[in-house]
Amino acid sequence: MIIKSAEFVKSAVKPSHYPEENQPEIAFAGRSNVGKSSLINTLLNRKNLVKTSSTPGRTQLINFFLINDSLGFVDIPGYGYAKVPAAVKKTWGTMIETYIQTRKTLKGVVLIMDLRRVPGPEEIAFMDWLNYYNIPFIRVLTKADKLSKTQQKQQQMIIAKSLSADKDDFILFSTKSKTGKKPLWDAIKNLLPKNPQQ
Ligand SMILES: Nc1nc2c(ncn2[C@@H]2O[C@H](COP(=O)(O)OP(=O)(O)O)[C@@H](O)[C@H]2O)c(=O)[nH]1
Ligand SMILES: [Mg+2]
Repeated sequence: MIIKSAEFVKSAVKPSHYPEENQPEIAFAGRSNVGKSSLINTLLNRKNLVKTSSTPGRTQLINFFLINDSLGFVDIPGYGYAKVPAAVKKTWGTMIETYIQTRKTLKGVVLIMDLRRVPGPEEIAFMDWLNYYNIPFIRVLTKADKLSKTQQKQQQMIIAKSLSADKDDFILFSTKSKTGKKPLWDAIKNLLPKNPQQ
């Protein structure tokens, strides 16, 4: 994918604040600090279009970006941050479920998980949600550079098993080595409507 332009559009909490539904959209989700912002920046060849942070749980807004004037990228705030009070968790859940449920241009979700961690109830609940609303999703295991090749394979097997999935259902990714960048773009393109001009 050649990135001609990538710009921040706006932040939103509720549908009346979302940008208009003018193009297909892909959303990115994952636990706080999993590397979601870094992954989006890597896909877009940008250093800091999406702000990365070493303090987890900061972003509590849905951030909309526009790529090449024809594709939307949406950064969904991270879940599972332990220190967030129950009331905030509830608001978060409502905000995300509303987005998933109402956004007509949402073509799929990239669900980002840490290769070093077995997915927990939050990930499983999120996938159940997506299945319930018939939203296709791509499973990515990031921070692959933190493990040796042997460990990567082992972890991929363990994670696949824990989700009753196949090891090939996951894309290994690293913002450091750029592993997985092309396979992830290919998977994203597969979710987008075919454009005869491209
Ligand atoms: N080694 C390594 N570190 C990463 C990778 N992706 C993200 N990080 C680091 O993980 C931290 C959280 O990243 P960020 O993108 O802000 O996570 P977010 O909260 O999910 O958006 C930052 O310190 C990043 O530099 C990766 O693939 N490899
Ligand atoms: Mg982030």
